[in-house]
Amino acid sequence: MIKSLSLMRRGLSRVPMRPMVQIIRTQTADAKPQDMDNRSFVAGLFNGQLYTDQLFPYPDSLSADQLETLRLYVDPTDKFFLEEFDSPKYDEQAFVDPEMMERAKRQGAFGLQIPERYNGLGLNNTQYCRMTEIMGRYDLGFGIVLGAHQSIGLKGIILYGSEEQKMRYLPKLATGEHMAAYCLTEPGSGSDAFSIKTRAELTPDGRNYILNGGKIWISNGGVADIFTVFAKTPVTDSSGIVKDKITAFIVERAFGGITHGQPEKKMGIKCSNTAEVHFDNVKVPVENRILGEGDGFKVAMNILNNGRFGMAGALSGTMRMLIERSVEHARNRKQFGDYLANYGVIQEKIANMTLRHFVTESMAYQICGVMDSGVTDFQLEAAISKVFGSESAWLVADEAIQIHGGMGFMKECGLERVLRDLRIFRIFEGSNEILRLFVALQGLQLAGDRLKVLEKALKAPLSNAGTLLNFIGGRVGIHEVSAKNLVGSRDYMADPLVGKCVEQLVACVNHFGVAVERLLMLHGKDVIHQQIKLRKLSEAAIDTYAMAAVIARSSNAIRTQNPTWEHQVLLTTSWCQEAHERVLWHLRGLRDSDTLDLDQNKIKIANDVILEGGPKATHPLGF
Ligand code: MYA
Repeated sequence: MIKSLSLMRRGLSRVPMRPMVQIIRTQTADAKPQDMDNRSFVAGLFNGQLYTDQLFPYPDSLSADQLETLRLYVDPTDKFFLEEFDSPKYDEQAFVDPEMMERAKRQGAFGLQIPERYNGLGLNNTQYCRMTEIMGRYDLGFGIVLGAHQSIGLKGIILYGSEEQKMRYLPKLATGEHMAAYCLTEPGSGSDAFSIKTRAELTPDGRNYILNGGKIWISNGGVADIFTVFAKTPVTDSSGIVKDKITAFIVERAFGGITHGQPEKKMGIKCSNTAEVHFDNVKVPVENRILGEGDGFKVAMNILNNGRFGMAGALSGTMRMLIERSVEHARNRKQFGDYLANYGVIQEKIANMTLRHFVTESMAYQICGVMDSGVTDFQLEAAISKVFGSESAWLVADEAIQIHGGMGFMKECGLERVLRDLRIFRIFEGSNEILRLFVALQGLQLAGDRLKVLEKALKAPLSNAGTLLNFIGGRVGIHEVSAKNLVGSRDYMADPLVGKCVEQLVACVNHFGVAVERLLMLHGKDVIHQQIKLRKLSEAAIDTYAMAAVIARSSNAIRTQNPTWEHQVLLTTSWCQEAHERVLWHLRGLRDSDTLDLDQNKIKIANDVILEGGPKATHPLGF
């Protein structure tokens, strides 16, 4: 797993500990958006630096016109779901009535982000995020029908398609006349996306590829007309060596040779179609290749990177609904002479649910706002938002059912459908385990790159004095501000009312940077095999980014005198207090000998059980 990460090729040995966190800001009043690139907060974290460019000011990015346009779509869509869309029925029958699909198509729901010149609504990421919230609120299954189509199915054409490909495919995809699907997963290739077996061979005349292979669990697989398919093709590198690499194709069902299986019977998101798709000698014109031969892995990953914020958006819509329903129940249900809403244990649950929702929503709109500003370095934050959103929504749904008691367990209440629908979100679009490793390894790779420069410099310290000084100062030719400058009244600062949270954040960033260097010093390239440590590092990154997102959001709320700013400060201080303690605990767990012994014991337990084929301790009764 994560086999070819470039850390494997590195042998990091001696590196000094860096003393203190650096707060780095390149953005000034006259900075251009591209100056903000490669200033991802999470990427900075791995270098023990606090990049604030993509944090402050919290995006407030829609113009009055864009807000007005959005409202034109939000209100009718809300009404459509409330009054016409029969989710329990579609869940039961495992498909959406065709006339409802047609209604959604006529409203433009299939072309939300397709530019207007190709018949779409041309929504930006922030506007799209708001629309995904509605899907999440009412029907995650239908959200997947729409999401598989536009969040991943046709996204490759928008991101990387040639003008000709866009002209040819986007207009019919925008109106829903054609539906799209994203075909990556195969029987032998789930998380390990690079190991796909589907192949495409160029014909001798160089005009077509012949595509063969089978994909599984394809959302919209049985109903799509246009597929973005990833297949291996032989690619000759600059030294003349031929290797199989992944190439992306736009494949029309109309090309022939495409068949699909029966709709899968699933635990949740039942109204969406999931099916196997087979490609049997499908003739794909070379014009249908997306980018060059061998560029497909990048295309596949970036489609997923670009869509992940939508999941956080959708799931914050789900959580908002679940909190509203729980509050309504708690306000009306009396037990032991009082309403549930007046009991401390219920209040604690409602507060925890609200904190999870606030953080997910803050992450989602931070990421899409940053994306709308033209920044391209957001994949770590996007992965975190998917992990955090999917786990939070699961916890919130579970607590909502708990608050509803026996009623919550009944189908009629409608919450069990939401819980079933939510389960897949921790698995697909990159399982949360894989995404945690991705965040840790990608981050370590960045830190490793920086440390490698240092390692080189240490070999010739005199001629590299400048590099060494820059490293020790924690800066590579960029503007540096002191810690106290992070708190203030300017829009690129945190408000003093959340000053304590900033101190907690800075402490986390500082400890994080030190922990990264220790890990790399201790394990070097073998760090990729330290999965428990990588997971802990990732947990710390997730919580730290969550703190940063809510600090930025509430600071903006204070500055703009948002009517709920006091509540937002309460949420922020509460979240940061708990999260900061968790971060330090996770980081301590990377070096504390008792914890490390415990980790080793767990590996021993697992190995015993794996060898045994189940629990090894004999039954208390002996049989
Ligand atoms: S679709 C199927 C989803 N499948 C996956 O997500 C597969 C998960 N696996 C992976 O992502 C990769 O295989 C991993 C890499 C990460 C494990 N961005 O050596 P490597 C670069 C940019 O680590 P591997 C579905 O579920 C990396 O830097 N670059 O690779 C449907 C390196 O570059 P270089 C990346 O060990 C769901 C190179 O690639 C990324 O093979 C339906 C190799 O890296 C990245 N992310 O493993 C949802 N990753 O060589 C519907 C790697 O230059 C949508 N790299 O160093 C619903 C939307 C919600 C809205 C709806 C409303 C409700």
